[in-house]
Amino acid sequence: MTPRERYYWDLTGHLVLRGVLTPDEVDAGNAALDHAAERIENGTDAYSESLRKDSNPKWLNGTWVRTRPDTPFLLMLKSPHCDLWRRLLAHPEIVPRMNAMCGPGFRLDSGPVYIGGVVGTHIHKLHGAGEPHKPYVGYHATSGAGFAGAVTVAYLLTDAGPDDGGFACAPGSHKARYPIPPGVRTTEEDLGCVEKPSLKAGDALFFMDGALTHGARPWLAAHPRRTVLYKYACRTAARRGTALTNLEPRMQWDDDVIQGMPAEQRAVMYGPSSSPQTDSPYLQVSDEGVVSVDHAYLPSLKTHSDTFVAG
Ligand SMILES: O=C(O)CCC(=O)C(=O)O
Repeated sequence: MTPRERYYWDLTGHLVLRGVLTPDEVDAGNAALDHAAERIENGTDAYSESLRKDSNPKWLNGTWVRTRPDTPFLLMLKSPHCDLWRRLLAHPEIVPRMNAMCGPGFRLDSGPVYIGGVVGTHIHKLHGAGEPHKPYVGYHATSGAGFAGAVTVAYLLTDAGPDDGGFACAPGSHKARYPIPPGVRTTEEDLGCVEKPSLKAGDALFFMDGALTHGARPWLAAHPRRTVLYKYACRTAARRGTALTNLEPRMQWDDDVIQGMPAEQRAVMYGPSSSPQTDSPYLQVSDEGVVSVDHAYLPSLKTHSDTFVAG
């Protein structure tokens, strides 16, 4: 990461790297997405069935526009269609920057997620910047080094010009101290603080996923939107992805350790995860000093509502 990139990243919370993918790689990525879309839509064999199940695809106006982030279905495509997505996990242009942004030992938390768009794909409301406060995806800089708990790298497979729509953010909002005003969330009255970076097929966009206020503008271009997001976390952060399936106490401890534990003790034996969702292991203490599990506790920790709206 050059000092200029580091300055820009620390200042704004995002960074664009031009032309990371070669034209051949852009073609290969698009071919893989076509292959997956075809199989998901029409395939009747077990392979197509598993892609359909794992990607949980959303369609709009006959076009595939989104997949579930938890399952890395693009890595499960048959070769050669998985080759590019696997190579991008540890791309030589990405690794040194991720080491600087997230710290050595960064890990893929979830994805790669596919986000498409056609005319009619509505806004993905802006979110992030500590609302609600999530220390594991926060950003701080100390002793001359910056540290983001979560960094997403988005690869562009089609152009996304300034008026096309797609990814938008409030640069600098990873250091914001006040709540996001409603007009900024929807970008309808954005105070001039929401920016839509101009991106070309082959570019890679890094953003502080969680720390930075970000989302997407409606897609307006005649050509489809196509972007693939790798959701990385620092070594010690757990956002979602496999963390959710490895959460249970039985995945963390031997049977004889947890056997017979009451719910309050089990509650502290869960693994790390940002949004446990099931059997929420949150503790409370009553005025009488009784510790109990409160499933409704810390509702603010629930992930932001799925603000993606398909028209
Ligand atoms: O590029 C986009 O559509 C925004 C993605 C986003 O908001 C997210 O991944 O949290």
